[in-house]
Amino acid sequence: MTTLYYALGACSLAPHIVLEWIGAPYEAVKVQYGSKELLAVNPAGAVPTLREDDGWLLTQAGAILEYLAEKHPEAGLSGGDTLRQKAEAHRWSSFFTSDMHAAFWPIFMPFRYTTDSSDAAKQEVVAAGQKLVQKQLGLLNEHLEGRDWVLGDGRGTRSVIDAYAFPMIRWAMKVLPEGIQAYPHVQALHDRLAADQGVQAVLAREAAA
Ligand SMILES: N[C@@H](CCC(=O)N[C@@H](CS)C(=O)NCC(=O)O)C(=O)O
Repeated sequence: MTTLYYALGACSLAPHIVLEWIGAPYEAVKVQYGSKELLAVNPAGAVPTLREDDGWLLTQAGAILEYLAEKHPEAGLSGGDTLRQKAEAHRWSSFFTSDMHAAFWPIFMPFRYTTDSSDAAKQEVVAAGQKLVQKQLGLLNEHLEGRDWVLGDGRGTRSVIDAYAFPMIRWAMKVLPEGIQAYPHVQALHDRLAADQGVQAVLAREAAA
């Protein structure tokens, strides 16, 4: 059985949702950052990490999401098979990994971004991170105008990339002083995902574990 190592409130929520959408049997194992259990499967001590029955391990959220979409074409979560559809999926996966996710790091772990241990210095780093998150939300919001989902034109269909967006939108709602009210299309994507039964099942399971 496929095993997902996840942490509460982390980006691992994305592959967890995707596994639920796919509907094949899987196991979700809750871990603590840097724990022995997690380090044994991922030397970075980070989530998500995926393990297959034969011991094969895969890290990096973007790679895991693409792998799951390709492994289960019947779930229709890849965003399409044409050259350009695949390129768009890579584009948005890279956006969430490198631009959006990275923008939160100074907010979550300001001590990694300054050698000044004062509270004032850390607050500066957090404020810089918040600005960066707002920039990325603005780009996503613009893209989502007239779209229900990140990939595809117009109404389209959901993909692994929407699951990738979900934890980050939730973080933004928590860490931005004014939330995401300035980004109505991002809010709409959030609401569409939050209303999904699979998403709700995963949120409840992660909170209860
Ligand atoms: N580039 C990695 C980053 C993974 C990552 O940093 N995950 C966070 C949770 S959202 C984590 O495990 N942080 C623990 C740490 O950095 O010590 C990916 O996209 O999977």
